[in-house]
Amino acid sequence: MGVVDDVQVSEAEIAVHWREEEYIQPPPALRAEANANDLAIRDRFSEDRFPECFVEYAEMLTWDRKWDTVLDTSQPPFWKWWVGGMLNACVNCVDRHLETRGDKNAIIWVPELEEDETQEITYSELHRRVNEFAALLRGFCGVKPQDRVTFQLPMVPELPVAMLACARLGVIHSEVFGGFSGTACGQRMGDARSTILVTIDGYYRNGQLIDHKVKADEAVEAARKEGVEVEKVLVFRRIPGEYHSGSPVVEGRDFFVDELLEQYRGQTVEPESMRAEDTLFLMYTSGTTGRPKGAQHSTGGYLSYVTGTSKYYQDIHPQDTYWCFADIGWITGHSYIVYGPLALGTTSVMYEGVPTYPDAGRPWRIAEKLGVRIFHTSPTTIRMLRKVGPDEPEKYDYHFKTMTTVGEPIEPDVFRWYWRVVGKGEAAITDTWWQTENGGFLGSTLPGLEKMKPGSCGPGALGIYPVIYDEEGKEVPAGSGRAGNICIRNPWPGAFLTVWGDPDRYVQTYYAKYNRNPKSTDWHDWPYFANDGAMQSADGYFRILGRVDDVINVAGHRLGTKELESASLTVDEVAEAAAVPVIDELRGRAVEMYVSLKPGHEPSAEMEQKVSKAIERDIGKIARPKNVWIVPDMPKTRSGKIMRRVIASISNFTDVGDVSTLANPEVVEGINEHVRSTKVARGDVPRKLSEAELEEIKAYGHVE
Ligand code: 6R9
Repeated sequence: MGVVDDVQVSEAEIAVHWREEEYIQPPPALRAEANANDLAIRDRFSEDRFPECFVEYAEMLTWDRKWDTVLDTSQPPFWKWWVGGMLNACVNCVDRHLETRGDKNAIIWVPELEEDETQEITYSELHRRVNEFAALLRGFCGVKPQDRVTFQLPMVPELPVAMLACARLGVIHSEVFGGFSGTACGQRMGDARSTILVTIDGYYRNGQLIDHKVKADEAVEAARKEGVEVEKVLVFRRIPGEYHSGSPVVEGRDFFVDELLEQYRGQTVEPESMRAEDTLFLMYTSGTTGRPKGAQHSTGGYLSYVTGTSKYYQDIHPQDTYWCFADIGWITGHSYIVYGPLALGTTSVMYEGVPTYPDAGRPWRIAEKLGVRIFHTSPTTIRMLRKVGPDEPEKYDYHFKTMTTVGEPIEPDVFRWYWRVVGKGEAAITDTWWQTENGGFLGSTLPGLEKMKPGSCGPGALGIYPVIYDEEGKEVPAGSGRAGNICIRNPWPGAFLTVWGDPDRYVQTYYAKYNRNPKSTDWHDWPYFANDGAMQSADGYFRILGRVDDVINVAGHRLGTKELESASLTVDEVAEAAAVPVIDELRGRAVEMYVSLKPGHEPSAEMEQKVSKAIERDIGKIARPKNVWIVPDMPKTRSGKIMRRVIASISNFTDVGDVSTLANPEVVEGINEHVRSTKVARGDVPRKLSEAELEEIKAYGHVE
């Protein structure tokens, strides 16, 4: 990045003028009961104690065999943690709690329909279900350790059961977010060479039982195009015994799990003892080029990291009721609904539906009824709940001790509402910054000990040493008022092993930029480049500004620009397509598409619909563009590259900047006129942008 043909735009040169927010102190009562209750913990994790400081996390787990080496750096940047160690993730999340907490709830599942019964799944019950499903996977599907099994499951208890069953067998699971399209799921199956798909007939959303099995049929088709023949589709039924999908049951391929399970009732499966560096799961995420990347997570490193961070940053105690209101199809759900909380033996709440069904009081009724003490969600959900029910929380008698926000930058104002109204001023908030690739938190405050600053995530998490570099690799000092690229200086146990099937891409995307010597086996020479812009204030707190690559973060979901554009290009009439982010009050960012048509085709509302539908089909509803603009020609550089920052500025009503260096500057005015007048007519004018938002738009697409 840096060079936009003739224009220099460097993240590191951006000065961000933002008001220092006032601190909020953690509640004193929390300090007394918190797992991290003494600031000396920071010394235990000081840089001179690295990597041994993380032994504390590994010791929270039960090992079949202890490790010989804490951190193996012999093949940089492919770091290996706890080498020589053997363990099973399912044993750590289920079996080891049976004796002391077998009758305690592991999962409480809340269905969307309020009149439907909540399911309480004790650790013993979870053990039974996991074993039966593991027996089915092994017996009926013949899976072996490190095979891949793909799920496209919504928020139903069958999802954690299936994950833990795979973990028990040493099978790699790959869950694709239920809201993504079947095509997106099939492409990921192709990439992972996965021949078994686990799905469900339907689930509730906004009070409707929606058809989900149809996506499995699309997935099978898409996988076939990638050269993978799906052998078995295992279909759970949302209401056992009833089938609620219009999709036909394909003989010999589709099977109802509730029927198959009859043969496996009461069976148990010996857990496979896995090497620490074996793969536990894949989680696909969008990045700088077209294809999504399969972030490959380890068994020992990952599990130790999510357990340690759940303990200190979520402040989970076994007796707590903990609710992470996120989707398990997202890394947050893997780490902080399933693996971390269950490894600690707590009760983890899962909710099937949308936050505001049937009304904006729903989350708070759930919190009151279940006695939730820890609440975890995203800025998008918080904004939505504030918008539709700003006074709802006070009507309910619940008391949180800690709350988390994750996934996008949170506006200070929204943060304060979360703290004052949702948290009733009694809870500490952790604003946790991290990514799919990281396994667990990278930046946050310790809830009982460190003050909060709205809009900033805080310092590096325990044992994590972030740094901000400019384009040349020079450190941007704290308090300089300048932004740059946030990197992590050191490896950490939760970091992914590699990009599935593409080790070069792993090195290129995350390490090449700031590597000092490709031959070095010293980790100091390999800072991890997060692809986020950030700045550090004088107090050491980091403020994350957003992505520096071509990724649009919609409601916490990373959507790749190239994926959106490829989907648009599947429409025959479309010649060129460009995706840009627009600031959106609820979802943080929304997508707008610009397309030009092949000769002989005229713009029409129908054509806009076609593009929108193609995106929905290939990626999912979450990616549906707010607007599709059909333009006569795209603004381009002399080398023919689309200038995304120009159209991004137009969509956001900001200054388009210098366009004199474009090959076709004359098109800009026409597009500007059309887009802005249409938006004004639709009442779709964005609010005045903050300094940081302006910079983001100005820097958008700077890789071109
Ligand atoms: C866990 C998760 C990662 C991207 C990341 C950043 C943004 C996440 C944030 C945040 C500001 C926070 N992000 N947490 N930005 N403050 N607390 O979200 O993973 O889906 O991979 O997204 O989300 O831009 O790079 P993932």
